[in-house]
Amino acid sequence: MTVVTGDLTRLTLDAIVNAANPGLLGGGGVDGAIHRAAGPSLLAACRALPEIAPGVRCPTGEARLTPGFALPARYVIHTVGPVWHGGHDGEDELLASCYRACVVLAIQHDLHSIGFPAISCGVYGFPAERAANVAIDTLRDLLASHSDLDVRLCCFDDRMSVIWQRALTQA
Ligand code: AR6
Repeated sequence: MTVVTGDLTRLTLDAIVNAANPGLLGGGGVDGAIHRAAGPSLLAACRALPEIAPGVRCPTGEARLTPGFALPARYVIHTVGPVWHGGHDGEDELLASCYRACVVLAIQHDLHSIGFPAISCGVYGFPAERAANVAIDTLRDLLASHSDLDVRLCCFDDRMSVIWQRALTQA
């Protein structure tokens, strides 16, 4: 597991993870960047995923897989992080569930490398240091039994990288 800095959409990996919303029809932040880089086929593939409730293709804490289309990554794993409501609304558990669901999908599809953005740390307002600790603890547990999985924690800027690198070395 390593921290890298830069644009997740540029990484050549088996899969990159999208920090999406439940509708899975695109948005801002990393979601917008992934849809732009993947091209319109990604939106069509997302639209084709079943709605489990009106407007909901992926509930918070779960994950869905699509091809990566024009991305260098072969697949996109879309997950929906929790909106931060102060930390007493199950946010840590839901965030951990996102990381677990993504890794489970990667293993089910025999993928060996996966790049994560800082899920929920943008528009959804999750404090970065707390999110980093949840993510790294959860991924460490999973990697204990799947040690061949190459995990990149992709931070968009240096400020975020410092926080995640510190969490990784202190954990
Ligand atoms: N590469 C890597 N990281 C990025 C990139 C990129 N190209 N672009 C942004 N980030 P956010 P969320 C970082 O807001 O908080 C969307 O509208 C960003 O700096 O993308 O889970 C969805 O549709 C931040 O650290 O995701 C949802 O509605 C991190 O990615 C909502 O935002 C996550 O920020 C999801 O909010």
